[in-house]
Amino acid sequence: MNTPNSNDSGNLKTLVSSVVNKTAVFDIHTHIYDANFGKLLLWGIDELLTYHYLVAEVFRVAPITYEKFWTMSTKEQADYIWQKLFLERSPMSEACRGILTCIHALGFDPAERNLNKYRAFFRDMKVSDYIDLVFSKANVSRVIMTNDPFDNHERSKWKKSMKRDDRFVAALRIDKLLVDWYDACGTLSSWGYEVEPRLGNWTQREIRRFLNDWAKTMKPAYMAASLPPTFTYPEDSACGKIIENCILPVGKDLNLPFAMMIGVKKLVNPDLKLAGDSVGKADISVIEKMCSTHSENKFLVTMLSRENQHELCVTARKFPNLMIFGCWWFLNNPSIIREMTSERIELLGLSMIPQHSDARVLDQLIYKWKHSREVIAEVLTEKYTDLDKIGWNIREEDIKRDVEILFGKMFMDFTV
Ligand code: RAT
Ligand code: ZN
Repeated sequence: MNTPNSNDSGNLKTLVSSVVNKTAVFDIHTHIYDANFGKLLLWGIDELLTYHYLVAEVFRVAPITYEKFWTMSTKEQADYIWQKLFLERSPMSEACRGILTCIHALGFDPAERNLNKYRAFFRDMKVSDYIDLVFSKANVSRVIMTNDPFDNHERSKWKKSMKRDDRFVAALRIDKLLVDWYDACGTLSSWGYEVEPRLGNWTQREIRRFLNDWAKTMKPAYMAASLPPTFTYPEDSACGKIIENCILPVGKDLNLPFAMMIGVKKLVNPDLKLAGDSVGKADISVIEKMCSTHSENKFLVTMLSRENQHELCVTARKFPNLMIFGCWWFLNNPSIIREMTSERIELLGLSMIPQHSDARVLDQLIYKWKHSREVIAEVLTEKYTDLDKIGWNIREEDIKRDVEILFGKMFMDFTV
């Protein structure tokens, strides 16, 4: 057994990094799909380069109209982003750096700066082989997808009996029900559910039937929605009624956590399309109320505003039915991951889920996990060093056990 001692901080650092790198992760929120979903699974260099994080960045430096950019093909957009963000200036942002991490991990020399060479590699690749390669490079064992029954393409896939890849677990995404009930009502009715906009008892029963039907079809790990900073609960609104009388009862019956991703201001700049969303600070008392009035429900929560993070940790100390997860979206940067992971460990120990990738492109699993692992290992080393200084004997098996808790066991234990 390798037991580092207090005189050997270098050893401890190396050991922690090695355990963090070798422990496979269960990634609990992504937007990637099992290959059986066909075109929904995005992968390859052009998809990487046109990731919405980079689209937002290119408009800051490029003399191009939105209209012109959006009429370009994906390949043309990728060329443009490569030119502006990688060749005309150093690719320092986290999203740019991520592409270089992927290129490097796939065995290319980033110094060559040769986009066509990378493209040729992907042209010859079979998607099933590439999934295996990425999962192995990223050391990810399973991922949770984002599955929207209101998306016609996705819906048609679920309606057929398709083969499934067990590494891709479903999550039932219900944003449409909560943020656009009147439209969702028309759609549910066209699918044979007896619903009316007024949301009477019968309609609520039918929404529960809809949720149960999809839970049966998808076997999701949780139900999820991304919500605005103004989200409130309880509330006399369509959203409030659906949460209270449909989502929470079904969640309790089926033991399905309700995952809330709170703090998105949708389309503050609609011209940017998917890249046009922003952030706002939300009201933590909403989570307190939900957790305290529904102690038999489980809540997975991540918040987008940095300003919400400390109070979210404190709230998790008060409610065991609240599990906080991930450094979401604008928070998924090394400086903020470092701060949030330290804060969470100091307030909650290992009873939290430090990260999810939110990968939209398969290859992103590689960089998002590589970058996060580096920071998580640094924070853990610091915390073990503090324990070591007081004489707590840090054993390799303890480190392995702890990292397994953080990278999957916490989620599994919370959801059983
Ligand atoms: O992180 C993202 O890519 C966002 O665009 C959203 O997908 C967000 O994570 C969400 O799940 O709504
Ligand atoms: Zn997401």
